[in-house]
Amino acid sequence: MYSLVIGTKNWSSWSLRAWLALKATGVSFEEVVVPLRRPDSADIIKRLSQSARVPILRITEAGSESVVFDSLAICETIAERHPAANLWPHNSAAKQLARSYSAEVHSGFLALREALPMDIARTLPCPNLDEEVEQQITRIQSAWEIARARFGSEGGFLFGTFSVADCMYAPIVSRFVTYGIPMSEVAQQYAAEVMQLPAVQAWKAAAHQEIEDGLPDQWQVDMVRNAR
Ligand SMILES: N[C@@H](CCC(=O)N[C@@H](CS)C(=O)NCC(=O)O)C(=O)O
Repeated sequence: MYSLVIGTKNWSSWSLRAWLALKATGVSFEEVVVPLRRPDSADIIKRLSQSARVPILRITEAGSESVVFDSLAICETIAERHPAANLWPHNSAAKQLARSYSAEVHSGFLALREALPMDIARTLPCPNLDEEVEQQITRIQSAWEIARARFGSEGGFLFGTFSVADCMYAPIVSRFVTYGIPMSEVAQQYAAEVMQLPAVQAWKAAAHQEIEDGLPDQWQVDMVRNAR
């Protein structure tokens, strides 16, 4: 049995990645949402994982529990345990590139992540972006175009059918949509494919609900940050 601990859906880009991979398997799982940007968020998460970060996957089997943390490790674990979900492409060149793309998102694009935080339920004005962020936006779209041209013939995702690379890129797609980032035609088509995915729609609807229920205002968020 799986239990996935995630953060506030509107903001938690790393959680969305692991959640999409688990959803793609079709297995049922328990979902535990830890509200982020609150005074007790860090303490709650620390009690659940040595990484002190969400997402966290708890696997209970034959009476014992194991814990997997970090989005990419969770996606790898899910892909390995559910081969029928085809979360990595079968073609070895495609698989190598999908792995490289997933690792690149996981370890990179920090400037973009900081300048354009995920806020999936909203559309927001685009802040002024520096050259580093612009370069990362260009690199991301070029990566999408390369994958689509080389391996995308069997569907609308980066490697045709849905893969871990799409899980890793979904929050970047959502940022481009939220902040109205100009996209090439190929990037626009790919972004539409990701945003139309029923699982992404369901996540976005839940994020809307979080806003209706009252996410903390920015001043409250800043107070929490300053208090740390
Ligand atoms: N490298 C980690 C990053 C995870 C991460 O930074 N998660 C954020 C939420 S998106 C978190 O847990 N923050 C802790 C907090 O806000 O107290 C991963 O890929 O899972």
